[in-house]
Amino acid sequence: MTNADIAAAFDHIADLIEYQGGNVFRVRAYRNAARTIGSMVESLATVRADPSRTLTDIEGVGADLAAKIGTLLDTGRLPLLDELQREIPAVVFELMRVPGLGPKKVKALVDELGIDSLDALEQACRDGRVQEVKGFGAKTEAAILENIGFAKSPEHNRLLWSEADAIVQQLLAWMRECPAVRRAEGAGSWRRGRETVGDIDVLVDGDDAARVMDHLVAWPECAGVLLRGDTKTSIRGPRGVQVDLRVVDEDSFGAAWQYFTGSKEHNVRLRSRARDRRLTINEYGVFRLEPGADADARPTKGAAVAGRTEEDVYASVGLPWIPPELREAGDEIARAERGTLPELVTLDDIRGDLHMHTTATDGEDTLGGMVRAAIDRGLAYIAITDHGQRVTMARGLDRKRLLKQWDEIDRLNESLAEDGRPPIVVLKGIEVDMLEKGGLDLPDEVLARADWVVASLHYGQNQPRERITGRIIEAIENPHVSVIGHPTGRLINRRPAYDVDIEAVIAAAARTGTCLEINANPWRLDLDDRHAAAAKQAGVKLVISTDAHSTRGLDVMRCGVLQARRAGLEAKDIVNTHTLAQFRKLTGKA
Ligand code: DGT
Ligand code: CA
Ligand code: CA
Ligand code: ZN
Repeated sequence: MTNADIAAAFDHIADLIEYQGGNVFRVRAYRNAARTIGSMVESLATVRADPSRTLTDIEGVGADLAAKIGTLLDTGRLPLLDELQREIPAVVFELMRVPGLGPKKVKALVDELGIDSLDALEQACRDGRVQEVKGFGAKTEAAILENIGFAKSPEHNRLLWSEADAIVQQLLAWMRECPAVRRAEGAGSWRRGRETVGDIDVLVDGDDAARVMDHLVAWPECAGVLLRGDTKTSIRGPRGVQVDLRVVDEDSFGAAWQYFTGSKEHNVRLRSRARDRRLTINEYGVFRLEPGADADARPTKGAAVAGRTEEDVYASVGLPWIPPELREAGDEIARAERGTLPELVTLDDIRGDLHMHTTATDGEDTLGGMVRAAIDRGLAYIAITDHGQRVTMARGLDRKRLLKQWDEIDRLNESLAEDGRPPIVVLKGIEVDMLEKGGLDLPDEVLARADWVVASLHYGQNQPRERITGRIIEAIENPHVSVIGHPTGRLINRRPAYDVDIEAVIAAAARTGTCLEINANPWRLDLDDRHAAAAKQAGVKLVISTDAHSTRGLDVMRCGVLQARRAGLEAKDIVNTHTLAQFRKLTGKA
């Protein structure tokens, strides 16, 4: 079981206890643990195996949860979860996948209307029966109807990239332990850094394919074999994901890696380019087409002109190697041809992180803890951006508490600078909320004293397009606002974006020099790649931020960087790749 599996199991338990109307503190304990575990980089199995540590060192994990983690790691099951699942009708799980339908609402629907499937719920919405249930209204009913479509779509039933990545890393480590494996690499949408991944594709270079397949099937995470062939085996992995593993020859490894990385559209274009040169590309290599030969016939192995490396494959059709994140058949082949591929931003380029929370609002770690964690990660500057007062659920900061936090930051910076050059500079920030009626939740006179102001829209997300767009543009035009946080509000697989004219937002940001955020949280990745590319095109400065709510939350930066790479962004396009001095000049802030 991966951390993601265990986090999902705990989240699930929290939902089920909530559905049964159980103790809220118990629900919260499971949710907190799920959040912590879900963002841990190190595997729980590793922590448990280390004799010098215990699972209870993990924040939010007490003796009881540590024992449950142990049971999950040992058996892949949990009696409590099995029991809850037996007690609760299966339809509950299906209904809870509809964005906006939490355990309590689902319970009302099941109890009051006897809903027993998504289809039945859809029909009940159409009949106007849902709005009659206590706690629901016509608006909620309409929203549910819209969101059923969202929940039903296969597009929203894929793993997040970060979840897939945890599985890929674990699998590659396992496969590399096999003596018959010379090399193992991930391919497919995982390698292209898509925000979600359908199935996992892995490639192995080895002579003894049967031994490689035996090793795969013996993977402790293998939950079943779907297909076993001579060169390809498909298994069911953690979280029910399908894993396709192929064994290829050393001489074909580059060709196969290229082929199975995709995307399909990219490969189609590459093949047509090859045909123009009397070549044919397949997963075995690049081959010369003999005069009069059928382009679809598989040429003999001896005739390969390339195949060992991806670089060779691209070179054979007159192109430089193209980074996987760009292989979506946009303009990457034309740019490769012209020699104008972007030099994509990397995690190493990132110097600052400009969106994070502390225990002052809904973060799990203190100001001091976040700063230490940021120093450990080699950051040169960070902005502390706790919530403004509108976010009452998170005990948002009013003017008085905010000014007090800023005093604390001043003192912290002084003490960091005591022995000469400080290891990090902490900027005084705030995440203000765009109010439903317009305006922000803290006065300009306070914002004027901030180093960095993130403005986000958390409430009134169901307002019509003009209202939402108007609120965001108003914030953009406020001279104290530095950046718009998670500009579309979407949560991958959970909630569609609010209705916003993103082009108008981009144009306003370009006009005013306000930055737009690429929120690196793997559920958000907001702006997405297309919008981020459009923003760059329009001359908007972009910021990649973690929106960390714990020290471990700082580690999602790589997900944001990946999204930026898919958008074709270079270090110079990202404000927080610059040194603090450059950043100050660029933003006219801080
Ligand atoms: P996914 O799994 O839905 O997230 O997306 P991919 O891109 O990983 O797609 P997948 O797993 O079906 O195939 C991996 C790559 O292998 C794909 O991007 C291109 C290549 N590939 C697979 N099947 C075919 C095919 O029938 N024709 C072509 N041209 N390429 C294929
Ligand atoms: Ca795939
Ligand atoms: Ca596949
Ligand atoms: Zn935030």
